[in-house]
Amino acid sequence: MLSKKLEKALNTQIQIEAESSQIYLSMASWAEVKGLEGVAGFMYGHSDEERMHMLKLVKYVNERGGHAKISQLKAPKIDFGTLPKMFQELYEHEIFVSKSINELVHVTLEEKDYATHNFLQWYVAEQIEEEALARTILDKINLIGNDKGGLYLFDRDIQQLTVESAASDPGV
Ligand code: OFO
Repeated sequence: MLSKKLEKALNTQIQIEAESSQIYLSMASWAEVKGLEGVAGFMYGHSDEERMHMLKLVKYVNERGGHAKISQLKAPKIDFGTLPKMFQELYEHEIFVSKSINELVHVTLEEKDYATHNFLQWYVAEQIEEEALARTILDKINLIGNDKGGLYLFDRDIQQLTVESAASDPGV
Protein backbone atom coordinates (compact mmCIF):
# COMPACT_ATOMS: atom_id res chain seq x y z
CA MET A 1 0.00 0.00 0.00
CA LEU A 2 1.37 3.39 -0.97
CA SER A 3 1.73 6.08 1.67
CA LYS A 4 -0.31 9.23 1.07
CA LYS A 5 2.87 11.24 0.60
CA LEU A 6 4.22 8.86 -2.03
CA GLU A 7 0.86 8.59 -3.78
CA LYS A 8 0.78 12.37 -4.08
CA ALA A 9 4.34 12.49 -5.41
CA LEU A 10 3.59 9.76 -7.97
CA ASN A 11 0.49 11.65 -9.08
CA THR A 12 2.62 14.74 -9.64
CA GLN A 13 4.92 12.64 -11.83
CA ILE A 14 1.92 11.34 -13.77
CA GLN A 15 1.02 14.93 -14.57
CA ILE A 16 4.61 15.75 -15.59
CA GLU A 17 4.75 12.78 -17.99
CA ALA A 18 1.38 13.74 -19.47
CA GLU A 19 2.55 17.31 -19.94
CA SER A 20 5.76 16.03 -21.56
CA SER A 21 3.63 14.11 -24.03
CA GLN A 22 1.68 17.29 -24.84
CA ILE A 23 4.85 19.37 -25.23
CA TYR A 24 6.32 16.89 -27.73
CA LEU A 25 3.01 16.64 -29.55
CA SER A 26 3.01 20.41 -29.93
CA MET A 27 6.63 20.28 -31.17
CA ALA A 28 5.59 17.59 -33.68
CA SER A 29 2.78 19.74 -35.01
CA TRP A 30 5.02 22.81 -35.24
CA ALA A 31 7.66 20.85 -37.18
CA GLU A 32 5.02 19.32 -39.45
CA VAL A 33 3.61 22.68 -40.56
CA LYS A 34 7.19 23.83 -41.23
CA GLY A 35 7.61 20.90 -43.63
CA LEU A 36 10.08 19.07 -41.40
CA GLU A 37 8.54 15.63 -41.81
CA GLY A 38 11.38 13.71 -40.18
CA VAL A 39 11.52 15.93 -37.10
CA ALA A 40 7.72 15.77 -36.85
CA GLY A 41 7.77 11.95 -37.01
CA PHE A 42 10.43 11.83 -34.32
CA MET A 43 8.41 14.14 -32.06
CA TYR A 44 5.15 12.23 -32.59
CA GLY A 45 6.99 9.09 -31.57
CA HIS A 46 8.50 10.80 -28.54
CA SER A 47 5.08 12.06 -27.51
CA ASP A 48 3.75 8.47 -27.59
CA GLU A 49 6.66 7.34 -25.42
CA GLU A 50 5.82 9.94 -22.80
CA ARG A 51 2.24 8.75 -22.76
CA MET A 52 3.57 5.25 -22.14
CA HIS A 53 5.68 6.59 -19.23
CA MET A 54 2.52 8.16 -17.81
CA LEU A 55 0.41 5.02 -18.23
CA LYS A 56 3.01 2.84 -16.56
CA LEU A 57 2.79 5.11 -13.50
CA VAL A 58 -1.03 5.19 -13.57
CA LYS A 59 -1.20 1.40 -13.52
CA TYR A 60 1.43 1.11 -10.81
CA VAL A 61 -0.32 3.58 -8.48
CA ASN A 62 -3.66 1.78 -8.86
CA GLU A 63 -2.06 -1.63 -8.45
CA ARG A 64 -0.52 -0.54 -5.15
CA GLY A 65 -3.81 0.56 -3.64
CA GLY A 66 -3.55 4.22 -4.55
CA HIS A 67 -5.63 6.27 -6.96
CA ALA A 68 -3.96 7.67 -10.07
CA LYS A 69 -5.63 10.99 -10.64
CA ILE A 70 -5.92 12.28 -14.19
CA SER A 71 -5.67 16.03 -13.99
CA GLN A 72 -5.87 19.11 -16.12
CA LEU A 73 -2.66 19.84 -18.02
CA LYS A 74 -0.75 23.01 -18.69
CA ALA A 75 -1.07 23.98 -22.36
CA PRO A 76 2.26 23.67 -24.17
CA LYS A 77 3.74 26.41 -26.31
CA ILE A 78 2.54 26.52 -29.91
CA ASP A 79 5.53 28.22 -31.52
CA PHE A 80 9.08 27.02 -30.87
CA GLY A 81 10.98 29.67 -32.81
CA THR A 82 13.79 27.78 -34.51
CA LEU A 83 14.93 24.17 -34.63
CA PRO A 84 17.96 24.74 -32.35
CA LYS A 85 15.73 26.55 -29.85
CA MET A 86 13.20 23.75 -29.91
CA PHE A 87 15.82 21.05 -29.29
CA GLN A 88 17.41 23.15 -26.55
CA GLU A 89 14.00 23.28 -24.93
CA LEU A 90 13.60 19.53 -25.26
CA TYR A 91 16.98 18.98 -23.63
CA GLU A 92 16.20 21.32 -20.73
CA HIS A 93 12.81 19.69 -20.28
CA GLU A 94 14.40 16.25 -19.96
CA ILE A 95 16.81 17.61 -17.32
CA PHE A 96 13.78 18.93 -15.44
CA VAL A 97 12.09 15.50 -15.68
CA SER A 98 15.26 13.77 -14.43
CA LYS A 99 15.32 16.06 -11.38
CA SER A 100 11.71 15.28 -10.70
CA ILE A 101 12.34 11.50 -10.91
CA ASN A 102 15.28 11.89 -8.52
CA GLU A 103 13.10 13.71 -6.01
CA LEU A 104 10.52 10.96 -6.33
CA VAL A 105 13.17 8.32 -5.64
CA HIS A 106 14.15 10.33 -2.59
CA VAL A 107 10.57 10.18 -1.28
CA THR A 108 10.53 6.38 -1.66
CA LEU A 109 13.55 6.19 0.64
CA GLU A 110 11.98 8.54 3.17
CA GLU A 111 8.84 6.41 3.13
CA LYS A 112 10.87 3.17 3.16
CA ASP A 113 8.90 1.95 0.14
CA TYR A 114 11.47 -0.29 -1.53
CA ALA A 115 9.04 -1.76 -4.04
CA THR A 116 8.38 1.70 -5.48
CA HIS A 117 12.08 2.46 -5.26
CA ASN A 118 12.69 -0.61 -7.38
CA PHE A 119 9.90 0.27 -9.81
CA LEU A 120 11.37 3.75 -10.35
CA GLN A 121 14.78 2.42 -11.38
CA TRP A 122 13.36 1.93 -14.89
CA TYR A 123 12.68 5.68 -15.02
CA VAL A 124 16.13 6.53 -13.67
CA ALA A 125 17.74 4.51 -16.49
CA GLU A 126 15.32 5.90 -19.08
CA GLN A 127 16.21 9.49 -18.13
CA ILE A 128 19.94 8.85 -18.65
CA GLU A 129 19.12 7.64 -22.17
CA GLU A 130 16.70 10.46 -22.90
CA GLU A 131 19.23 13.09 -21.85
CA ALA A 132 21.91 11.39 -23.98
CA LEU A 133 19.59 11.38 -26.98
CA ALA A 134 18.67 15.04 -26.54
CA ARG A 135 22.35 16.00 -26.23
CA THR A 136 23.28 14.03 -29.35
CA ILE A 137 20.57 15.76 -31.37
CA LEU A 138 21.51 19.17 -30.03
CA ASP A 139 25.17 18.65 -30.97
CA LYS A 140 24.19 17.66 -34.49
CA ILE A 141 21.85 20.59 -34.93
CA ASN A 142 24.44 23.07 -33.68
CA LEU A 143 26.95 21.62 -36.11
CA ILE A 144 24.56 22.11 -39.02
CA GLY A 145 23.95 25.78 -38.23
CA ASN A 146 22.38 27.49 -41.25
CA ASP A 147 23.43 24.88 -43.79
CA LYS A 148 20.25 24.01 -45.71
CA GLY A 149 21.70 20.78 -47.13
CA GLY A 150 22.70 19.68 -43.66
CA LEU A 151 19.24 20.44 -42.39
CA TYR A 152 17.71 18.38 -45.19
CA LEU A 153 19.88 15.38 -44.27
CA PHE A 154 19.21 15.87 -40.58
CA ASP A 155 15.47 15.85 -41.19
CA ARG A 156 15.83 12.71 -43.28
CA ASP A 157 17.99 10.88 -40.72
CA ILE A 158 16.48 11.89 -37.38
CA GLN A 159 13.87 9.15 -37.47
CA GLN A 160 16.65 6.58 -37.30
CA LEU A 161 17.91 8.18 -34.10
CA THR A 162 16.61 6.21 -31.21
CA VAL A 163 17.33 6.25 -27.54
CA GLU A 164 19.47 3.09 -27.97
CA SER A 165 21.57 4.47 -30.82
CA ALA A 166 22.24 7.69 -28.91
CA ALA A 167 23.39 5.75 -25.88
CA SER A 168 26.00 3.88 -27.96
CA ASP A 169 26.95 6.95 -30.02
CA PRO A 170 28.89 9.46 -27.93
CA GLY A 171 27.66 12.19 -30.28
CA VAL A 172 29.27 14.28 -33.00
FE1 OFO B 1 9.23 10.60 -19.55
O1 OFO B 1 10.92 10.84 -20.15
FE2 OFO B 1 11.02 12.32 -21.25
O2 OFO B 1 10.14 13.51 -20.30
